[in-house]
Amino acid sequence: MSLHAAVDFGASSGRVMLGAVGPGRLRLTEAARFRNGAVEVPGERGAALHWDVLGLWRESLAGLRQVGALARAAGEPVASVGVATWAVDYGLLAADGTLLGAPRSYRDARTDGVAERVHQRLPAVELYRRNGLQHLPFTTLYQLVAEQDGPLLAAARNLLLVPDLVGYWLSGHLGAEATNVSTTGLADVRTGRWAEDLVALAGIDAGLLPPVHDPGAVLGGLRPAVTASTGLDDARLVAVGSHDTASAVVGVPATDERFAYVACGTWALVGVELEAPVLGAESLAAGFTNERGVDDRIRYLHNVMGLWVLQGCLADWGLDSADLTALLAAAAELPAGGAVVDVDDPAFLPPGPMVTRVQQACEAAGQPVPVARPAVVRCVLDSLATAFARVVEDAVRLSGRDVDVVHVVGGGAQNALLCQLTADACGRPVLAGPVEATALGNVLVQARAAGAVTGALEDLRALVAATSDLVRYVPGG
Ligand code: LFR
Repeated sequence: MSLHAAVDFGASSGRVMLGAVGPGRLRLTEAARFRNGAVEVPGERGAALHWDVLGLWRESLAGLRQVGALARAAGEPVASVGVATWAVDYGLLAADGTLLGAPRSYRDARTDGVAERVHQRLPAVELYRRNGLQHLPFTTLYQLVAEQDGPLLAAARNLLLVPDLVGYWLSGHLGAEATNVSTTGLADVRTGRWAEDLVALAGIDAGLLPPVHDPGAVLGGLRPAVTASTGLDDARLVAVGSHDTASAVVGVPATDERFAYVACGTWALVGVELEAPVLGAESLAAGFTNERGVDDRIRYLHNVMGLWVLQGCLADWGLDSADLTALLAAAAELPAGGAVVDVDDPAFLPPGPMVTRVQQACEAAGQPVPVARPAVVRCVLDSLATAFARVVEDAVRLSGRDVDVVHVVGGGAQNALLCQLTADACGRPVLAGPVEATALGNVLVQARAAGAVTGALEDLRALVAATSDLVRYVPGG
């Protein structure tokens, strides 16, 4: 068995896991779990949304300390640490490594209207052919154009994506991991490396961008201060699919290539895995991205708004996820065929009054307006399932990849009603689980780098399938 630590930040929660991996064996033990969320800070130009990366760093260290304690109890050293987080956001470092301000959240309003300005300089279809990305207003390229209105770029010497920033604090290594680089809009979709013309389009100095490395690269030992505080004496930092979705797709327990996935957390990333990108105008119009996966696979997917909408409704009601069970049971009793809204509407993107937005969207679409809480929840879940089904159909049509099964991984796999509605809407069976696909994908790529497991993604996935409890939902079941 070899032991590996996975640091995994999602937009609404973070965790540190200890993974034990060997031939035919894969087990995760949770060392720490903590809340996350963007912090709104008032300012002269209106409110700004930042990530509390210092708090996340503190929680990571505490989690790694716990990993160290668990490993000592097991009598085995921790071989490596890997970090994955949400994509696109970054920190800027001064020449001496000082972090210049708390990174902005991708939900910050500073990118409003920026993409449209950029597309006047390079039409959207041409940009798509270069970077392969669906239109998301918060892609790093657009954030960097907005960044030029602020003071930080002038002092910056390095730009680090969030997982690479955590990696830098852990090890001192300055680099950019390829799966996450592919989400910035600054990379060539064919090579996965920084593209000079796209960097120029963002208006930044190419020298800010560190060298790109692939998942599996061994980045070096931990800083002495980190070793001292965590007790991870022998661990090295190993690059994983640092974009959480890339790691989650590694952790999909597929048994052949005829599968679609719904990596369902704050976002729901819905798509298929391909060998080559799809870059036509039709694919752009359907909102498909070609993000880079581990082993240079293409994650051909679309961002569906995800559990963010449900979380927002719960927050409006002063409830949290512990209150969800009863609401879901009541929502499941409601008849099918109720209100469905377009959860892709950008109105749902920023933080704000989510119940009102759902109700307004129903009204605007001429649908019955849900008032009682279970009806609102049912509307959100029906809308998500409808969107998942549409995206799966589009992915099949545009990529030519046939799909026999839809894998739901991540937190959404725990939501039985959502999984059943997804199976119904897709007309295909849903296999739900594992919930911790991202952490599993993270530790598996580390374990492969250490030689504890071997093979292609298919072999790693077979190990996930053999060691996870999965729940099957059939259409109409
Ligand atoms: C999911 C995710 C998505 C990305 C969004 C913003 O956590 O990483 O893949 O589009 O967050 O970074």
